[in-house]
Amino acid sequence: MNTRARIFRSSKRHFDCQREDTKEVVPATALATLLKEDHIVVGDWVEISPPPQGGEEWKIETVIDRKNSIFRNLPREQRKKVIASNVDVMLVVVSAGKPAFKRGLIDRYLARSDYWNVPAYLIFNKMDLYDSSEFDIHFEAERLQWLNVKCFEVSAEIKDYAPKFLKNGFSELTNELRNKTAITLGHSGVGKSRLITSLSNGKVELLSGELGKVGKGAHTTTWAELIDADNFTLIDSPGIRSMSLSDLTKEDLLYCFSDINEWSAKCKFSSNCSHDENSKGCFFQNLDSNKRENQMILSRLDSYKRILEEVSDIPDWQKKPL
Ligand SMILES: Nc1nc2c(ncn2[C@@H]2O[C@H](COP(=O)(O)OP(=O)(O)OP(=O)(O)O)[C@@H](O)[C@H]2O)c(=O)[nH]1
Ligand SMILES: [Mg+2]
Ligand SMILES: [Zn+2]
Repeated sequence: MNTRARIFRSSKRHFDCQREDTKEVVPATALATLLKEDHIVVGDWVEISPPPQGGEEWKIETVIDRKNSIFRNLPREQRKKVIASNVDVMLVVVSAGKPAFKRGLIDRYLARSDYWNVPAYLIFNKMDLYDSSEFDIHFEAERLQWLNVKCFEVSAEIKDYAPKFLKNGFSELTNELRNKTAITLGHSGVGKSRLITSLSNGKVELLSGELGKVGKGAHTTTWAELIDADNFTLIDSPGIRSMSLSDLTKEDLLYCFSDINEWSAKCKFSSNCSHDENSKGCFFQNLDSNKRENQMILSRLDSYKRILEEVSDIPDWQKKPL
């Protein structure tokens, strides 16, 4: 009799899965045909058959079709690596301390959020270290809310930290996550793993089995891992320095920057305006940058242009979806 289970951890050949019926985490191997790269990832739902007499390892028989795939684009290798699947929400974590806040990286994750069709929440973490001379949280949060992104102000280190600047803090985040599978994404060191420990009430330690022990640095997460926090499911992922979007076509990029797409229509030569200083009749060039809303629009244009440059490095015809 096969049982449904979800992949919690995966290495090349060995997997930890949680049975749907008993919630027990069991070790498993997989049929050889399923061991190819990206065939089984954290978050996948699978069907497993029980271990043979005297054995311990279950066997993964089938992988159930994914609702979505969270992947990393590896431009040098010209491929995409799937890191997790079946995700309901992306938690984009940024730090108010070190590493320094980067708006450009947020816009990259928001582009991915649209591309994957997975909503993003923005988590301002390490708010116990916030210094208003580094960045203006009011402006950033307003800008994000204007892009329809929910923002949360937390400290993963100080559990009872109460939000000072934003409406939503840790308890609102916990409520919002109910019955969802969420993946943490963001620069290395922003506190993704620490946040997961807080959100799971320390449960993360209970689950760190053999596979969890292998690591490079002291805390650095080296691969995705799924954590069952009773009310919701969390996936921790390794931090990255920069996030490549070079797999997107120009059309994909405009889809992911639908705001830019709409404003562009206001340029005199809308379809081929490059929105730079020399473009007469350009909507963006005529904006009064002293106005707060215009600053938001121009900051989006800035992100868009940077990514467009990256996207233009590879001709669109060479790009294919996952
Ligand atoms: N002061 C303060 N320190 C924090 C907070 N959250 C995390 N840290 C510290 O920041 C460091 C990095 O935290 P991690 O959770 O390992 O960061 P990460 O994002 O998982 O990093 P990678 O796994 O490398 O991607 C640790 O020393 C944490 O204790 C916070 O809210 N406030
Ligand atoms: Mg980590
Ligand atoms: Zn223009």
